[in-house]
Amino acid sequence: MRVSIGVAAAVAVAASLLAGSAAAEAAPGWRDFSGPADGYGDLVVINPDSSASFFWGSGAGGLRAHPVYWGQSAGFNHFVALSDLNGDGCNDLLSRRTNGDLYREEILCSPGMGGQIETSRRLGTGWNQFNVLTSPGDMTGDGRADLIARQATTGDMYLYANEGTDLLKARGRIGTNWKLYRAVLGAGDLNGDGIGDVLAVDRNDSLWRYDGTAAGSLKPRTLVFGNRWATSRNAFVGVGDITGDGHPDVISRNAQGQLLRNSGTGTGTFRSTVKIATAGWDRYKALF
Ligand SMILES: [Ca+2]
Ligand SMILES: [Ca+2]
Ligand SMILES: [Ca+2]
Ligand SMILES: [Ca+2]
Repeated sequence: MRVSIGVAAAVAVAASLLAGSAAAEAAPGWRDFSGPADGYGDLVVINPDSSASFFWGSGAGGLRAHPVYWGQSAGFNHFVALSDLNGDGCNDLLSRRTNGDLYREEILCSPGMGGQIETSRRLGTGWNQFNVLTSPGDMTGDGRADLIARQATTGDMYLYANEGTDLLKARGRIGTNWKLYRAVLGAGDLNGDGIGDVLAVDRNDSLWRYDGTAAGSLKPRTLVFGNRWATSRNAFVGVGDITGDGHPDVISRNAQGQLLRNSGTGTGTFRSTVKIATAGWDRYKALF
């Protein structure tokens, strides 16, 4: 599948030319959406009414208290944090609506305005066939964050390479029988080789890591946490670096509505679990 919108691509190219070299050279950090970019990963939540908000990473291991509301009532059911799609120096997102349409959400790139959507553009339909949509970061060696997806019926994993502007290019199957995982999350570059990596939670509540290669494939898995690490946890996000050490971290939520952090070490492992919020996070439909 190749998703392309000719006019939109032309507009995006024109916009990136107008934005000039200053914007092009300021590549924001992984999952950093705040305006201005502060280098810390940020969290997206789906509110009870299917609207969405951002929580900014604090850089001290948690999230800042007051979320930024998008002011949109569109029926979101999924988000994927991507790199800068239009070259304006601010990261962009994909969203999936409840009807299965996939949209590119262009974040307004203006100081103090981070988290506001400037342009929403439909990229394709039928994306509800996937029950995992996430980005590990760049898996093809071109610096752009790519999309991976699990087909619900087969459990097969697919890579969609981000070719810039509005192009998501199907690159083929990167895994089979991933039905054994109850969660799969893109996590950024966990082991410091510059290529995005993937985490997966199996049905025995163990956490596994798959290191990405620049050829768009995944190496054999490595156990990160056994001993039922994920018991009672129901949401997992590779949020980017929220501790300020440059290594991507992982946030999870448990059945008590608490928010938990496992800090990445930069060698593919994680430190033990730390509680970063004691209640209330069960009100959100989903975390990305
Ligand atoms: Ca940020
Ligand atoms: Ca952008
Ligand atoms: Ca890596
Ligand atoms: Ca970190």
